[in-house]
Amino acid sequence: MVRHPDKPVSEAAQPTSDRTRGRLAHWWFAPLPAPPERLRRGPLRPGAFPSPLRSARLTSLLGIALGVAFGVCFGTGLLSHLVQHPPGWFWWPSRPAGLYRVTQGVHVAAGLACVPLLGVKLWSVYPRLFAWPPVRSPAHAAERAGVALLVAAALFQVISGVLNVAHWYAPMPFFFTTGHYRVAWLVAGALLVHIGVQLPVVREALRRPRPPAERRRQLLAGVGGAIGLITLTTAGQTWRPLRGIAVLAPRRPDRGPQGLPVNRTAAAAGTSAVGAGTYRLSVTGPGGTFDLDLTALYALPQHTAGLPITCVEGWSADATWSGVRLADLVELAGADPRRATVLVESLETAGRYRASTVAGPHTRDPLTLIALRLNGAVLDRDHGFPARLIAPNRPGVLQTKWVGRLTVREEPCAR
Ligand SMILES: Nc1nc2c(c(=O)[nH]1)N[C@H]1C(S)=C(S)[C@@H](COP(=O)(O)O)O[C@H]1N2
Ligand SMILES: [Mo]
Repeated sequence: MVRHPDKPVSEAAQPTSDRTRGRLAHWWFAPLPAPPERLRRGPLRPGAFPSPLRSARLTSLLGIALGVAFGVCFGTGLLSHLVQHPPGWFWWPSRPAGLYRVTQGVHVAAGLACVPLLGVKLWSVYPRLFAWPPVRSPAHAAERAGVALLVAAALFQVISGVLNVAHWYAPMPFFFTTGHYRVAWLVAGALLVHIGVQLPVVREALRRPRPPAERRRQLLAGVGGAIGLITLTTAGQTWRPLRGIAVLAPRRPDRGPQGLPVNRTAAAAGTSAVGAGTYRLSVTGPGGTFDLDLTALYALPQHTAGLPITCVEGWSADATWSGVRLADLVELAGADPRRATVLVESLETAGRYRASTVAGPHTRDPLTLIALRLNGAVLDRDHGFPARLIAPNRPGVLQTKWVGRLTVREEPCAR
C-alpha cells in the first residue's frame, strides 16, 4: 500500500528539515508517467486473470499461515544454528534428551508445510506481476522490489531445504547450511517489511464479510489437506508408527546397519581400515596425555543409554548405546567433569563433521558416552567403530564417529 500525502505541504510555514522531508516525500510518492497504452496486451490487458477464486481475503489468510510457518522455521532454525555454533552467551541443556529432536522435527515439518502454502500464495498474487501501470511511483517501485526479494529468498529457503532433506546437493553450488542460514535473515527482514506494509490491507480484507464462495473454502481445505498429507508421509522418518507410509521421506528410522540409518559411511570417511588391535584413543587433559586401547576401554565401567540420533535433515532414530561415560574419561584426564570442555576428534582426517566440542552440561551428563556398542552388538564400521560419541539433546552433526582423540580443558566458570 502506498500512501500519497493528502495535501501539498505549505513549505513556507515549515522549518527547513521538515521542508526537505516534505520535498523528499513528494518525490518518493510522485506519480511516474504511465507507459503507452498499446503495451497493454496479453497478461497486461485489463481483466486478464478472471479466476473468481483469487481474493484479498484468500491471499491474506495464506499470508498469515505462511508468516506463522516461516516464523516457526526461523526460530527453530536459529536455535539449531546456535546449538551448532554456540556464542559465549548461549547455553544449551543436555535434558530433556529428545528436545532437539522435537525442535528440528518441527523445523522440517513447518518448512515442508510452506511448500503448498507458498505455491498457492504465489498463484493467488502472480497476476500482480502484470499490474498496470507497472510502477506508479518510486515508493511503489521500492515496494515491488521488496516483494521480489522476499519471494526469491522464500523460494530459495523452501527449495534448498527440500533438496537437503532429499540429500540432493548437486543443484546447490554452495554449502547448504551457510546459504540456508544467511538467506533466512534476508527472509526475516523482507518479511517484517512486507508485514508492516500489508497489515492494513490484511485487516481490511478480513474485516469485510466472508464471501459465500464455496469453492474458495474448498481451495483452503485443499491446501490444508496437502499439508496434512506431506506431514503424514514424511513424519515417519522420525516417528516410528508412521514409518510404513513415509513414502516422501528419504530415510527410515529402521533401515541401515544395526537398524539405524547411516549419515556418512566408513568408506566415505576413509576409516574402513581401522583395526581393533591397533586402535588407540588418545586423551589429553590437565594431567597429561595417555592412550587407551580397546581392552583398556572395555575394562572401564560400561554404561548403557537409550538415545536418538537426530540428524538436522529431519530424520531421527532411537538406539541403545553402551560404552564408557565421557565424564569418567574426563576424570581420568585430571579434570572436573562439572567444569570441563572436551574437544572430540575423529580418525577421519578431512570432512566437515570430523570434530565437535562437548561443553558443560553435556560433559557431566551421565548419558554422554564414548559408545563401543550399539543395539546389543559391537558398533558397525559405518556407525563409528571402534568408538563414537553419543550424547543427549545434540544434533547428529555433533555426534562424532570414529573418535580418536579427546582434548579436555577445564573452564574457569563453565555453567
Ligand atoms: N566423524 C564423523 N562423525 C559424524 C559425521 C561425519 O560426517 N563424520 N556425521 C554426523 C552426522 S551429520 C550424523 S546425522 C550422525 C549419524 O550417525 P550414524 O551414521 O551412526 O547414524 O553422525 C555424525 N557423526
Ligand atoms: Mo546429520
